[in-house]
Amino acid sequence: MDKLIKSMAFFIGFILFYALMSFAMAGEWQAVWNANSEDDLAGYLLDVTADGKTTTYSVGIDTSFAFFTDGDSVCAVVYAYDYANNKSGPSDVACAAVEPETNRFDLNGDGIVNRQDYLDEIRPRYGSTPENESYSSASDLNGDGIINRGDFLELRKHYGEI
Ligand SMILES: [Ca+2]
Ligand SMILES: [Ca+2]
Repeated sequence: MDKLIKSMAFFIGFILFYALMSFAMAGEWQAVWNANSEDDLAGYLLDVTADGKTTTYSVGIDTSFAFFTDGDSVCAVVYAYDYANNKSGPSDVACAAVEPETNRFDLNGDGIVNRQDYLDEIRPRYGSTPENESYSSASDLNGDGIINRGDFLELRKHYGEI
């Protein structure tokens, strides 16, 4: 019994430090963690929480694991286990968020910069300044404090961008 407790404590110490990183593209994430150096290490379990759903992955003895999720944030906890199936305590929880790439010229957020952005977000605000309710700093593309033709011209340079 003493031996088992000591073994588990050891596991915890070795897996406390790890980091979660993201690859920016396409919802692919990679969790990485420090290796456990015990002789009887049999593998790691990774609990991944994304979109409010937790999935447990058995990742073998690798110290990284890549997975896909559509969620915009993800958290992970890693455990180690030995050949006697003793599971360690959890590591710290590591979380990361996807910073979506947004084009600031896509004013209406439909994924493309085109005339519709002008019609939806600039024309209705034409002539407005920060004192007006219709003013929006996002639509003041050239930042001169008034929404007018200058912002339209700025927008037009970016037509076709996504
Ligand atoms: Ca748009
Ligand atoms: Ca302006």
